[in-house]
Amino acid sequence: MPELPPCRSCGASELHLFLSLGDVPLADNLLRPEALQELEPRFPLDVAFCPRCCLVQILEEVPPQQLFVDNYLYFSSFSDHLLDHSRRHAERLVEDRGLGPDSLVVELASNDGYLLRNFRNRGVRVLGVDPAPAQAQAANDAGIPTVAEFFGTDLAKRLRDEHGPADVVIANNVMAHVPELNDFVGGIAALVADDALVTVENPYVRDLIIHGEFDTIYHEHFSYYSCTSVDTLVRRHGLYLNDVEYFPDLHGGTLRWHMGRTPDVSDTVSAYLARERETGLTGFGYYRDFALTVERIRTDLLDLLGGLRSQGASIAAYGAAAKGSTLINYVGIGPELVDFVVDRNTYKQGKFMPGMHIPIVDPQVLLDRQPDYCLLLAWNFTDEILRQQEEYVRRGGRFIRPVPVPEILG
Ligand code: JHZ
Repeated sequence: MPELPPCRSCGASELHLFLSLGDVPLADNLLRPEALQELEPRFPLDVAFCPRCCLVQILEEVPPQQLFVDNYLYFSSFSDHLLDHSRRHAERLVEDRGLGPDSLVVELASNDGYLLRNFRNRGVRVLGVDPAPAQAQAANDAGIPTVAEFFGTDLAKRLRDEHGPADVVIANNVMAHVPELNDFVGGIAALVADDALVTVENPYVRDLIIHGEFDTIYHEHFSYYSCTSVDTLVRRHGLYLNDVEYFPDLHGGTLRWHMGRTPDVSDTVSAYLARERETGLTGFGYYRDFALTVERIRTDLLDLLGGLRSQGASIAAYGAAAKGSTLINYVGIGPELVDFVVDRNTYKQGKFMPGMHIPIVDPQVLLDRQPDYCLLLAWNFTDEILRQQEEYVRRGGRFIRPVPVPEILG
């Protein structure tokens, strides 16, 4: 067994490996038709736990340039649920903190401006940071000033010099995406005003484990967080985890951490930290058997899909999500089981799923071809997709949810 790397948060050399998903292609490397004959790069996907600071992390470090600049077609604005969630967050911050034209809100991984536009519409000064070129361009075109660079301590200092300290920093679904975690959090600390609020959202590792959400593991996600690991991480940089909110319906269970330069730790935070200790989440035992859960999902899903197929049923899938790529590549779901994947994201349509080469098409095709079953690769948006696809269901189509236990819905 080769030696494992040090923990990307605390640097301890004691990582415990608990899951290997094999050599898989990059989850967002959707293929153009002309690339189907080429050899796709594959990378090991191994997950480990740090007993010192409790951070769950993958071992492989694919260069961020390859992940988020060369191959990144994720546009936040294609989910109504996410847009609603973001708008509510922005409006609450404007009210609670009395934000106005003299305030500065900075969002890290601001994507196409899906969140910042809410602040801008209320007259608040905003600045986005996102290295993904097409998304940053879309934001700039929409009037959201966006710096198309990776965020870290150097950029933070430059932004502070140019724009002044930030009153609010928002970092949603990005702290998982950075290999140089300390440089990133150190950058946040360098950017903020003394009384600033920092809010960070990320899926909760507890939910990943207890709901079998193994497909949310892919190379873009270097880390998987608990309150314990976040608390340790941010304190190292002079920030305090002061409050926490839970959104069970967002990305399979998301936490929003509130941080600041001054300690003002709420009872909610203390309760989360205590519960993580009591339930064992801070120890390796919590993760040890997860590989068995994942293998069971694979077997059950293959049995389900194979059984339906052998009875002559046709099957499609919904959502060319990154998690969908992990799922089909690990489970082994190719075009012999699933005919096509539908996705609203027009940048993804016309391309093919990594590794398994299933074509991605417009959701209208679901009604045009009316497959008997539709596997929800974007199961995190089950309610939204079911509402939107009432006609498919009315005509007899049925959805299949892969996790936590593969099941036919309805
Ligand atoms: P979705 C994303 O992961 C990206 P992914 C990222 N890596 C991250 O960290 C996590 O979220 C948290 C489409 N869709 O969001 C849009 C429809 O077609 O689950 C997307 O392509 N119709 C930053 O890629 C896909 O499904 C719809 O009605 O795993 C969903 O991808 C809706 C709601 C979505 O994430």
